[in-house]
Amino acid sequence: MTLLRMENTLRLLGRHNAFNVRKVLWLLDELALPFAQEDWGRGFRSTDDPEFLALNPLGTVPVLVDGDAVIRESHVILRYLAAKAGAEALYPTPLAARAKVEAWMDWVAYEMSMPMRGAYLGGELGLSPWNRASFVQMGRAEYARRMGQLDVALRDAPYLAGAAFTLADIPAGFVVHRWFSMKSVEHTALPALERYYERLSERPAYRAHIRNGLP
Ligand SMILES: N[C@@H](CCC(=O)N[C@@H](CS)C(=O)NCC(=O)O)C(=O)O
Repeated sequence: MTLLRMENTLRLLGRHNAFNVRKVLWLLDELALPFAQEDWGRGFRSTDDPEFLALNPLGTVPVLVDGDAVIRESHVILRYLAAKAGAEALYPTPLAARAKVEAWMDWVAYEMSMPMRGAYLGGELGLSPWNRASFVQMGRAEYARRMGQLDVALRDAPYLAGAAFTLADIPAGFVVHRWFSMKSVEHTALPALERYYERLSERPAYRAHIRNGLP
């Protein structure tokens, strides 16, 4: 019986402090799904280990193992988990509503990638090769511009897809947290975004995995 339960338990491979893993931990917590988390990646077990590469040849975290299914890419994992849990409110089935949610998830994946590298990895942490002055400057300007876009989107609705919290708010909720956590950027007033940050902070799972003392 115990063995059977172990086999059915979701496995989340990825260090608990990684940007892309924390989003998945947040959702797992929201859904109250049982899972076993393993710290793979920088500072923990190496993702170059053949055991890990057999699951994800790209060597990136997170990876979700659900029985025979092995899933990589954090946003794909978020959608998989929400669908698996039947969380209709978080990830609606009607195509137009679903597209609204997915648009914000893709927006973070594509549009926030360079600003995060320039402003955070380069500017805040000083990590090479992202710490070249021109790249940092561009990253900070772009990050600020994107946060302005979010502020506009949130003026008429409490959450990105409308009246209720959805998957759209998970990747975005993280980049908002990082924006307000960074000390090396200039924070101009973004009232709707600040209210959104406080609204998300009312969620215990957000405080546990995102606004938890880590940037
Ligand atoms: N697009 C991928 C990116 C995955 C990725 O770059 N993950 C980082 C952590 S946030 C990683 O694997 N870093 C190497 C390490 O931690 O060893 C996703 O969303 O899952």
